[in-house]
Amino acid sequence: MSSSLRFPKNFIFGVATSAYQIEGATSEGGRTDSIWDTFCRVPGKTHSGHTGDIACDHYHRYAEDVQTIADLGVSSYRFSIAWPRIFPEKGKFNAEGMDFYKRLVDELEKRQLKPAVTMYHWDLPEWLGQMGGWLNRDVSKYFGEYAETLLHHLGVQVDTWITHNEPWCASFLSYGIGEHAPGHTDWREALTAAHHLLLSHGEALQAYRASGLGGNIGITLNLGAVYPASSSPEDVAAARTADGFTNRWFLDPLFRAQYPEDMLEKFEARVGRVDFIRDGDLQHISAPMDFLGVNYYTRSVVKADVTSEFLGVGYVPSSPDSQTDMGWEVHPESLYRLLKRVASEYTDIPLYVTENGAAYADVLEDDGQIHDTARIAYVEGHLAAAERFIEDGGDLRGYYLWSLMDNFEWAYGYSKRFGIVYVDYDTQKRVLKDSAKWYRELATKHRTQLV
Ligand code: IFM
Repeated sequence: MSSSLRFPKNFIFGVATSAYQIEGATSEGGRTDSIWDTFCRVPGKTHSGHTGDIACDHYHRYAEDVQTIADLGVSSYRFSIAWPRIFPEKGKFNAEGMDFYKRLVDELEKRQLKPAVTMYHWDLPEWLGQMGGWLNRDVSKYFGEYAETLLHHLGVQVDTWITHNEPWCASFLSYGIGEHAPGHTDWREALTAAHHLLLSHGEALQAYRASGLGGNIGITLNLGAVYPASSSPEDVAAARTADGFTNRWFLDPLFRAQYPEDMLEKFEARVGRVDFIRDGDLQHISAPMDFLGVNYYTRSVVKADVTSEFLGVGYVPSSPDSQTDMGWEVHPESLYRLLKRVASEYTDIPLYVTENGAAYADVLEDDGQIHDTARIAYVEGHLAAAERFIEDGGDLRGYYLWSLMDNFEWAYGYSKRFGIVYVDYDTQKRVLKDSAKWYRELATKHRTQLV
């Protein structure tokens, strides 16, 4: 069970979650609907009509959950704040909502657990959804005010802030592909939303610098490693395009103050002039950050496919033998390559793996245990890739396992289990899976030996 992995002294082992996926209590404490509450009520949008109404009931069980995190021996917990708890209506601050997060942060502090807080993990207040959501440029201003409020109330206790989680999902998957709330299928909208999300990141960054707080602020991107299926010029070009809309569309504005030319051309040919990008926006978006969060799960292999609506990119399915329960190929080597690429092509600021983990169809055995050996192998393989990146001189400061516990996996509802802690949704009982015990051993060894 033990592992030979070794990380630098200050390396952070953590676990991650997000508000809508675990909290439940969607109409308690003054919270109003988010766009995800609305989306879940639309028949057919989530697996078996699952919603986040109860989720893991973390809103009521947060103290027990923080104890579980402490018992895992990790040093940090990444969670997100539900915007509609803080601003349930336009212009109305909800002290009760903020109080929940203060209590959570206090619990973490008592146990010497470092909070890493994501400001936005997709649960946009429905009242902003009604105003057009991320298609409305003003939403980035509202986000700036929301960020300012969070910093005012929690900024002293929290020194690691993540403005957005995976803006690709909040734009392309939500407004272009339609799999996530609000479920639109319009590529012009996807690009507009992506731009406004980035703009709002700039607003939050500005609020952070103006606050005079001395911690760290960054953004988390879901980046992928893209490989051409063959060396044919067509497949190589398809891989470049896929890399363009997955990775470069976000990395380039953040680190180079420009959108990639080749992608601009392709997108404009499809959706018309991207006139929602205004003068000065890119300077705002590219203001220096303190770190970059990288979420990595899988790689993609692509080929040219003229019939594909993804700008002619066809995705080649991987072998079922090497897939997780999401159908995602397990490919740790790509994490190493991805980190190397970000560091060599984009930035020398510190990196964090802010999410990595795997869904498997876990079974609670008769002995009351969950023997999730595949998940242990997944995590160990990816940590080995992270270790190699550091040994090569890479500045990777931490690894957050997704996820602390099984939770609401968006359109897949509760049908996919990513947790290292099993959740029995009938009783809300939490059971440590074998992977949790393995991670506990690793994190504890790391903390006590500090090598
Ligand atoms: O559950 C999600 C999370 O909310 C964002 N990153 C990917 C995870 C697994 O799909």
